[in-house]
Amino acid sequence: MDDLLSLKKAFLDEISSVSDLTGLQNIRTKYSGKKGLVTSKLKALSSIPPDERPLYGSTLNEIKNFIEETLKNKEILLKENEKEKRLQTEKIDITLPGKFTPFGREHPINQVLSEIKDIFVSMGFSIEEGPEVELDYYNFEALNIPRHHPARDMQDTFYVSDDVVLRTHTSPVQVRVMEKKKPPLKIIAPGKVYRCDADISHTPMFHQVEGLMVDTEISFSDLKGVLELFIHSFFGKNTPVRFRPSYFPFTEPSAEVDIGCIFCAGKGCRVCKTTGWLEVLGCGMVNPKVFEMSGYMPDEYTGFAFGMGVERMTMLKYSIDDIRLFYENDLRFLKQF
Ligand code: 2U9
Repeated sequence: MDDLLSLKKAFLDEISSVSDLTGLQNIRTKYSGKKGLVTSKLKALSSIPPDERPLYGSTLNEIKNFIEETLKNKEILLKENEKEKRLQTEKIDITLPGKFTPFGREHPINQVLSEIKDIFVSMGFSIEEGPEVELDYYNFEALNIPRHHPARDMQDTFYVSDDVVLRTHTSPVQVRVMEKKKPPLKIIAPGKVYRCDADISHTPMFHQVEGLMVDTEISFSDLKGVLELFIHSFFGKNTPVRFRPSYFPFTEPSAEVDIGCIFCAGKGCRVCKTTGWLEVLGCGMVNPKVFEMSGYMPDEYTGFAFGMGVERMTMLKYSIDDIRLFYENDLRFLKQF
């Protein structure tokens, strides 16, 4: 029995001085492990004289339970202590600045696109959209651009197949609307268009806003009124405007609209090629042939149409001299808008 009491005493000495979980694990192995002191005493029980064995056995069992219980309690205590120590040393420094998430913003082209749309919506135009991959028929044929017209040149048009193209303008959107709706019509068609061209003032993809107004008595005066109001809203009310005769297959008569050069105030410079004027958009009265093809009676209806490039409008508004800047994703450029 003495050996059991000294075993318990030795265990109590060791457990009272242990201060970490590794030390505790060593004690557990030493006493309760497979080859531990308690286990070997249990195995040696048969060598105890039979008359002493019941008392010896029950005392050993009590000691075994006591050791296991004490080990469990000590483990809880040590874990608590270690957690407490970690909490003391791992304090969060709330005075450190937080992680900075930069704010994005709308691309300048989309900002200007929204501004243009808002001006026309305020004049009662509604917005129409259509496919960017378009039938040759809607992109060219229905707009009085015949097979061998230079505008259909392989150099300008991205062909998907013989009769499918990437739209070169948003005019096909208006043709599709005319097929579905009867006049009066007052619509704009904003969106991406594609032309096989790339230099300081051309990118293979750019944005257009085109417009169409059709009714029984639409005149060139309506065209001038709407476009002058648009230009004065967009560039400022003192901007000089002039209409200059031009040619488009889908309008007759046709005109180009110039504003007084914003770089030299009309005096003449490198940008306006000394003319004092900058071209901003094209327009005209809808060609009766276009009406006919979409099923509108040409002697019943008249209308005007116009088109502008959004990149060009943005470049003029913000004095940007290279269109490629819009598509290089350089934040130093984009941040300025
Ligand atoms: C229909 C009938 C007529 C749309 C028009 C222009 C004039 C024009 C250019 C401006 C610069 C294209 O981006 S740009 O290169 N556009 O000059 N567009 S009239 O005429 C239409 C459209 C639809 C049914």
